[in-house]
Amino acid sequence: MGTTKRCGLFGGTFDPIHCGHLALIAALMQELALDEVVLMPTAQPPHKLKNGMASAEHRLQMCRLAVADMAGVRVSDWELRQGGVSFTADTLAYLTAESPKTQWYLFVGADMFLSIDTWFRFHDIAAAAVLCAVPRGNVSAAALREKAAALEARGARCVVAEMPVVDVSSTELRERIQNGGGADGLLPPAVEAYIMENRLYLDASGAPATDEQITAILQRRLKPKRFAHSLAVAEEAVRLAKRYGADVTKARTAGLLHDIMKNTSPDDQLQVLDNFGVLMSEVERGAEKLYHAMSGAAFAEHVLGITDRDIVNAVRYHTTARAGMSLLEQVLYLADFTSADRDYDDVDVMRRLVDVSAEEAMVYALSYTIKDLVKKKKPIHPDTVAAFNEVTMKGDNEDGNHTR
Ligand code: DGI
Ligand code: FE
Ligand code: FE
Repeated sequence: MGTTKRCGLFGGTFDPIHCGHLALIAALMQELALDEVVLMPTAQPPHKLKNGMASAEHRLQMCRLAVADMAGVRVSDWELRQGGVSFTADTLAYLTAESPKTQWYLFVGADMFLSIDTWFRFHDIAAAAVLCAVPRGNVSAAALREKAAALEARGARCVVAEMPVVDVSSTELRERIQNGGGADGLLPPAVEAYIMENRLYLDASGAPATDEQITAILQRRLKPKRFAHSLAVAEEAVRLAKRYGADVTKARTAGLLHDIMKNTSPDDQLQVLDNFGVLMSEVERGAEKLYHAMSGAAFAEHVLGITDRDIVNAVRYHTTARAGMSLLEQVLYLADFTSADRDYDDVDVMRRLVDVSAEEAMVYALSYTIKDLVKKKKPIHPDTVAAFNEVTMKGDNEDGNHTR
């Protein structure tokens, strides 16, 4: 008789699989001297399906990517192929039939372990596998050992793993991604890239983010000063919208959103632009300061589900401006100059001008920006030039003196 193979079975939704799962696998493989671990993504019971969950195919693919270079770990799609939710007893029966000379170790999360004797056909499960309790922060090792003793008294074989608790939550990771945050090293890089490429967990098909949700996201993404600036611009945009007769609600949202990507690294912004298929001109690629308007607009549209074109465009053109700006676009552009937190040299002139008219303020703001860029020997975006030409030519015509 050859020696018996020792195999772990790790089932879960893995939505998504993360570094906590991988650390658990590595620790248990060593602690229990396992030859192999089978990762078994489980089908989702229909009543548990929530918005924004990844499909079985995506979850399976992420598992495969995550363990691609972990020796001795394989992913099985058996449960996903069964149609409907599988019982652990059936899965173990299948695995036992597939490789008879194997001692199976069933990984069971701490909370589940406490009620495992209520699982369907518990006696079959206990006969087929050693039950391996995986500790978690909220359940004490003592409680697990007490439960293990009770189960053993009924003929089950149990191990309470000694591995350190790795508390990473898939739910929290999904929320972070939904909010446009990074995974902070909690996802294997290949899995993170897969999530981005496939736009998982973004759920932009749902209702657009509310101002309250946007504010919460801003607070997480922005440094305190930039967050305060965003609130101040929203307030100023509301004031100007009332004055000029633009949509006040849209002005507030646009003001909140406009700098949402301002504290995101240029590389991450390029990643966002790439993910959402935004093409960039040479001037745009060369000026990192311009990224945040483009990536912010893409983020607002695709991640936050902002469907209003005028709001998205206001964010998109808030830095460069452009010819043919809508009233809302002008409101945001100007509010960014005159918000309460601004204190550049001619801020008083600008504040006076926005109260005179949007046109006069646009002429001044664009001149100021262009002069500033020339002084700093920085390239001027063609949209800025076009905006400047438009507002100054209008002035020429109205003036009468310069018309030929
Ligand atoms: O994001 P904020 O600081 O609130 O303001 P903003 O979005 O207007 O960004 C201002 C920066 O962008 C400032 O450093 C100048 C730069 N900028 C504005 N227009 C252009 C520009 N940079 C280049 N290269 N070309 C432009 O046309
Ligand atoms: Fe900005
Ligand atoms: Fe700004």
